[in-house]
Amino acid sequence: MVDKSLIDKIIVGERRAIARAISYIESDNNLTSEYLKELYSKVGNAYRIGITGPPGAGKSTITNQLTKIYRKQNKKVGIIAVDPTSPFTGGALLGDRVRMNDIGMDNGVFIRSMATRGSLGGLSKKAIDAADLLDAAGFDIIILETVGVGQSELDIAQAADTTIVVLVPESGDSVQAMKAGLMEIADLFVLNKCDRPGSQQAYTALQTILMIKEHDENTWLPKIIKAIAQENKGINEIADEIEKHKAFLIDKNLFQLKRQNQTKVRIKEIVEHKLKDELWSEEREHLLNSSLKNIFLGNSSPYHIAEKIIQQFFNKS
Ligand SMILES: Nc1nc2c(ncn2[C@@H]2O[C@H](COP(=O)(O)OP(=O)(O)OP(=O)(O)O)[C@@H](O)[C@H]2O)c(=O)[nH]1
Ligand SMILES: [Mg+2]
Repeated sequence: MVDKSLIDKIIVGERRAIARAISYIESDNNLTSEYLKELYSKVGNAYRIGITGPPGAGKSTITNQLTKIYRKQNKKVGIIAVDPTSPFTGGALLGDRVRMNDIGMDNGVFIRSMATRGSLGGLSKKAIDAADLLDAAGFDIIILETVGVGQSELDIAQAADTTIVVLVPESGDSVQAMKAGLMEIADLFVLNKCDRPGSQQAYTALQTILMIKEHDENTWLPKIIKAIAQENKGINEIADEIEKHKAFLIDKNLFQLKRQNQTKVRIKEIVEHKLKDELWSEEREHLLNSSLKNIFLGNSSPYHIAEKIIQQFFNKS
């Protein structure tokens, strides 16, 4: 049963209510979709920033500093740190809490880490659900931080209006960036830890790669910003570039289009997720198990059995 009072509390931004609802999302609770249905009319006002990059690149430090800028502008900031490598909440992100301590006490900031390893629907579904929730709760800016491992960085781009890829000067990163298709998802590169040796070479290498990218006046060309997040250097430039990207999207009528496309992909994911759940009911698991022996008696095949299961699914529904 949907608790209407919880909905009301979320809409006015009550922290404990938000935290509880995010727990539902995280635990794949069946009520999640019911709550999100109720809240959806309030969703859509927040600006969503995705931050991804290799482990330890400085994503949380940048998030922390950016948040301070937004707080000065009186904007409320919701932060979701997604850890796709951990099945537990908290553990790997303990460090984040420490680094974000100074913003963690601020009532205009909500920080939550989510562990998504092994979860059905993966990172995108849960992170987007949580972002929607914070959006409905009145946060102006939502920052989604995730370690860039495999699919997760592509997922974050699917959830963000502006995607930031953080890299460090250590060799290979720029080449790696190309390989991982980061070029396609980044609206902005941040070369962090520019206090370290090799930063100028890394910058030049990245520039060279970016120059190959085809673009015209209707496509956004990502910039590379040099930063030393730890010393708060380059952060204003990052904030400015996010604003420029946002203005570009709006100016070129791409903002709604981008969100529409993201929503389309999301709906497909939800449909597939739900169908899969319904498909593997106890009854059809049973049908599968009981049909298996026929394969080994030599009078059936995986295709025969698959067709039988699909037929049974459609007949029943
Ligand atoms: N030298 C140097 N260290 C930095 C800089 N920015 C952040 N760090 C340090 O790098 C370490 C990792 O920073 P985080 O912000 O936690 O990096 P992260 O990308 O969020 O890390 P994960 O979430 O674990 O992937 C911390 O010890 C930071 O203090 C910088 O510009 N220069
Ligand atoms: Mg972090």
